[in-house]
Amino acid sequence: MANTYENYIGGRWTPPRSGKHFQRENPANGETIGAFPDSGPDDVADAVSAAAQAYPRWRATPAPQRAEILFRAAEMMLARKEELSREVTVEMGKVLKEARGDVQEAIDMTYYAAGEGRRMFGQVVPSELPDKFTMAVRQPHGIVGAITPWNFPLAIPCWKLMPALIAGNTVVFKPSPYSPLSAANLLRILEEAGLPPGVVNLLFGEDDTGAALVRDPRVAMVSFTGSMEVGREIAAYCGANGKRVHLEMGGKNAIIVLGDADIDLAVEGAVWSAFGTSGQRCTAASRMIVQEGALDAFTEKLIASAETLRLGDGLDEATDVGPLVNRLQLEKVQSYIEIGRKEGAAIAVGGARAAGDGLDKGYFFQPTVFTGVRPQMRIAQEEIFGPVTDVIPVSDLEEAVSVNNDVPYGLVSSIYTRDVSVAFKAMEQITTGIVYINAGTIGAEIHLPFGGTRGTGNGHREAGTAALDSYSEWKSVYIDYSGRLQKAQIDR
Ligand code: UN1
Repeated sequence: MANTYENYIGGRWTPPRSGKHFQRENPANGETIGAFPDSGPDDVADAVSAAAQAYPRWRATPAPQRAEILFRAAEMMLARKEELSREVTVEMGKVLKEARGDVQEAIDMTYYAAGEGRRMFGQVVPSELPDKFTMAVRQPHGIVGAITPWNFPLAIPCWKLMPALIAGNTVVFKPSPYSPLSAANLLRILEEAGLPPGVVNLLFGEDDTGAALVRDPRVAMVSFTGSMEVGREIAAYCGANGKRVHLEMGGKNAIIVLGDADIDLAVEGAVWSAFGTSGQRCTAASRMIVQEGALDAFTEKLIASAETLRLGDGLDEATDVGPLVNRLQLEKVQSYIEIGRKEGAAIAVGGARAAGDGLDKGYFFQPTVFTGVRPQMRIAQEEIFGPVTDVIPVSDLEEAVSVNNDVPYGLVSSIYTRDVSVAFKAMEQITTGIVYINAGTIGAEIHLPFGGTRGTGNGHREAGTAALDSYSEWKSVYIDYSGRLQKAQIDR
């Protein structure tokens, strides 16, 4: 009998009002991992009420004290890293070494945000008037609705929750129904770390649960990571209703390989970036933009490396590539194989669901490389979110940069070249939010801003101190100790 999990509302594990739960299975083998609440609008209202009740006290708690709880939570995640990592693998399929990275990223973010409890620098500037003191301090928004995806079950929730909490917000957290275990694990840790009831509330559910959360008028800010389609709906609603909103909506990231590049290094970066997490990362490299001089060698080696990757259960340390998260994702990837074929691209390797060796029990898809891809094909413009990458030939840097930039997304780019001047030129001309030189497209560190331009986002950033800008607002304060009426702009 699988475990049944409940929502966490106002500091209590609470069944959904409907009493209904949905089952979730391990995508590698179909085994049931648990039953999770199918929450409705009533549960959302309860969770938001709990967050509203907890808010005044949490806001008034000094940030260094809020930080102590976060530090304890980080310590606990570190102590439990291995079991947390295994549950990440079991619920969404990524291989164990990547799951450990996911958990480490959550730990790093939690320590980092906790550290902000004693910094969270404001601004002190000279007033234009005598005997007057001027400064700007951060203040929280209120209740934050955090809606997270399944591809980073622990890291992305921590990217959102930790800066939101350190800034003094309370949170209603709605994880993807495909990564519920890690969400429950995180809440258990926060509870044990001493987070007061109601400061974070966890609701399991599907899209309609998320929609109810966005629509609750008491939710001041929504932070969403997921598809562009859903993100834009959320943005439209928040825009029309005067809510703060932070969006992160994927990528169509490219690796540019120039003629002078270290080809072996580039291939290694390409394989890791295209097929790591089975390509289910916002930061995955789904385009290889290759200059003609490097084209044959790079493509040949990329194909050869893709062929050697071992598919299997992520819990097996020998596995390179785990399953896709669910049937829907598998079907989406399959549909893009058809689209690419019809568009005239060639499948150099992969292109089908993997079978044999027990792989039929899971949603495994072969690492796939399309060659002969033109920049405007749908497979080169749309996010596939699977182990599929394109090779697009170009003749020079200028063309490479223009192909790189000409997509609806703007998250990550990478360029391989040995010429430092070319690297700087590319860095300047590339218009994504993240750029790598001589490294793949994945590997963002938590103390730098994370996010992208164009359809990837709405200008906000996660991680680093930039996250504080998303989860707080500035309050400018003027203290006049002159004892007389002083008028800015007019007195001088
Ligand atoms: C994501 O793909 O949604 O750089 C986040 C990386 C990770 C974060 C990815 N540190 O790939």
